[in-house]
Amino acid sequence: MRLEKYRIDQHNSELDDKHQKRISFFLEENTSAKNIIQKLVDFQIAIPSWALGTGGTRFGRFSGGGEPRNLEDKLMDIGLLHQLNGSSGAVSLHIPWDIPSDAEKIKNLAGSLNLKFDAMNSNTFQDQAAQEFSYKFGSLQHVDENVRRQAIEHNIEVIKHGEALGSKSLTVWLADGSCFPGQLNFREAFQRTLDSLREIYAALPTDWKIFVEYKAYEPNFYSTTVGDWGQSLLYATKLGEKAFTLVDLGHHLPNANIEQIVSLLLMEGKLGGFHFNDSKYGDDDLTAGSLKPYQLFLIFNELVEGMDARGMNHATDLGWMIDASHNVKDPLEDLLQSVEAIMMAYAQSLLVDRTALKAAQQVHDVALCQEILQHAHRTDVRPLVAEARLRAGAALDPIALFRTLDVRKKLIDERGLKTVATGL
Ligand SMILES: [Mn+2]
Repeated sequence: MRLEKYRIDQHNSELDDKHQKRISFFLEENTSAKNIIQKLVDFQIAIPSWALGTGGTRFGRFSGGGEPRNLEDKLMDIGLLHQLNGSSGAVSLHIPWDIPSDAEKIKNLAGSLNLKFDAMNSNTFQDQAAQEFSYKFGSLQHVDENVRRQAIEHNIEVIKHGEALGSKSLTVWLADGSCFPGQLNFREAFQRTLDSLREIYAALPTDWKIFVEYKAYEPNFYSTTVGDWGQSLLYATKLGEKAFTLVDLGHHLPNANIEQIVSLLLMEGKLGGFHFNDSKYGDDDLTAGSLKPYQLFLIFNELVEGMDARGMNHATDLGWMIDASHNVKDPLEDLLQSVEAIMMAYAQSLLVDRTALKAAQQVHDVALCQEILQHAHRTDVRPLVAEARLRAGAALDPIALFRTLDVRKKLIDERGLKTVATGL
């Protein structure tokens, strides 16, 4: 479904008085804020096609109804999010879950919804019905050349689907690894994986990037063949200039200093993109910013500092994507919350007084360094993010409008209560 423009306008005019008071106060208090609004308008976060339905755990799945039945429905849902918040103008597709039956038609539909195609994702962590060889013991690392060949060809096929849609990057996340000591020769597994990745890399179009995503554990529990940022960086460095590391916030061991990892990857020109989510214990795939908003801010603080140091465009030079799962919330409301949290962390990091921070660092004024960062983080930037939405033609309060218009009920009426979206 699409929202009629007048619904958004009506919602905004109802909230306008209150918003104008808040934003004028904000602009008075923060002289640098004017420049930030345009950066927020430009900043887009890709929605993963696999997160539009209810997520499951290994114990079960409780569908909420009205889930997208096909790729067209998924794009419509993302189009709806983008109408509501003006910041979800991209989609990250997963193959084979989202193979377009007619690429031109899908591309046109996305265009009509103002959506771009961000990174394509391959899948060699599951066996598909028609597949000849099993990935039970890995894909690109597998000891059997036939399995590796099949996985390489799958990735090349994903690139071709992406080319037809106008995507410019491929994310490779491997479940490869081992569950028990002795199961795998680490060095040989790494080498085989590298050789396989080299073949995929050779098939990349000239203007494409490949992102190598790492993950500390799960589904393998003893070793992972791309287990951390060091291993990912090794692959990316050996592959060449089109290869980068992708950071998924949930893929670290507990208490890892992700902001430092991000800073160094940026310094080396090897940070490619992001998968946002939040977690309490492991790869929980919870709503971004729902548990550790300060960490999210500290990560953005390094991103902004590092990107500015390299003269990078915040909006376009890295892949910004959500990778989350929603077991108990409406997926669309959850995604609106994630995008809001990401925009807030970004806005706060743009407020950091970098000149003052640099000066405080030079004289070891540790307390002042903390004050400067926390001042930015403790600033209520919600009026600023809302103003960016307003200027983008979106809603001042996306979730309130989603609820007022009974969007989920309408989706259930249109699609049925028992639909199940492909995904995790
Ligand atoms: Mn991920």
